[in-house]
Amino acid sequence: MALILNGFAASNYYNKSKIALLEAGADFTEHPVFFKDVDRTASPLGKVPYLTTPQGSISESQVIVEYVAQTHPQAQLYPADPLAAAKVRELCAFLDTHLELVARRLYPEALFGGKVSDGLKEITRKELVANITAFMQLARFTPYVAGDTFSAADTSAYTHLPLVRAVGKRIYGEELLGDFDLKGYLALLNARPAFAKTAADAAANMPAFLAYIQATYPSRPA
Ligand SMILES: N[C@@H](CCC(=O)N[C@@H](CS)C(=O)NCC(=O)O)C(=O)O
Repeated sequence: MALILNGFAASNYYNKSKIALLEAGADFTEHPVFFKDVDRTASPLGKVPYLTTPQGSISESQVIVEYVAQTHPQAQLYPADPLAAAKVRELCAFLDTHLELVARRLYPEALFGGKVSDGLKEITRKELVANITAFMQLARFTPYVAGDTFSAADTSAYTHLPLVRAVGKRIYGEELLGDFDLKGYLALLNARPAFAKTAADAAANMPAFLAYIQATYPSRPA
């Protein structure tokens, strides 16, 4: 049985795992599910993505990436050197935990037409500014986020940085990523078929996702 990636193509976390699977040349199919249809025995918090394997299911995008890396070593999603591999994981952790998860608090207003409080905006801006500064201290972008070689950290950076930037522009009217050339970085990765396919699938899925959000949470967008 092939692997099954569950979730939806407009999700940044889903896409992070999907890019890793595509980069690895993994044998997998996609099972489209929005939140209400998530199998909570596989993803107890009701989040996507989750991966169905012949031996059992796993949730959490980073865990899926690690599974793909371990089962497809030829994909070289992590460097062989232990410290270099740990530096890639450090970047993934910063991107997921200190950038995306913080920016996410503001998605209801930045992306879904809802409202968040001024207090939350103020606290979040301080955290984002500090966390982006810290991340930029670790990131290389020469030209990949971890250095001269493509790695798992690029799957996180590619999927999360545009959202962090969008939050900055839409909530604060600010370029929170400073003079970082996000456009150039995305173009570099879009030259890879795994990224180009994922981006095209995301764009195609976005109208259905927004319609789902409107229908499911009319008064409180997710
Ligand atoms: N830490 C999780 C985050 C996944 C996540 O937040 N996914 C969003 C979609 S982009 C979701 O399922 N949200 C629904 C919810 O939180 O209930 C991961 O890395 O997989």
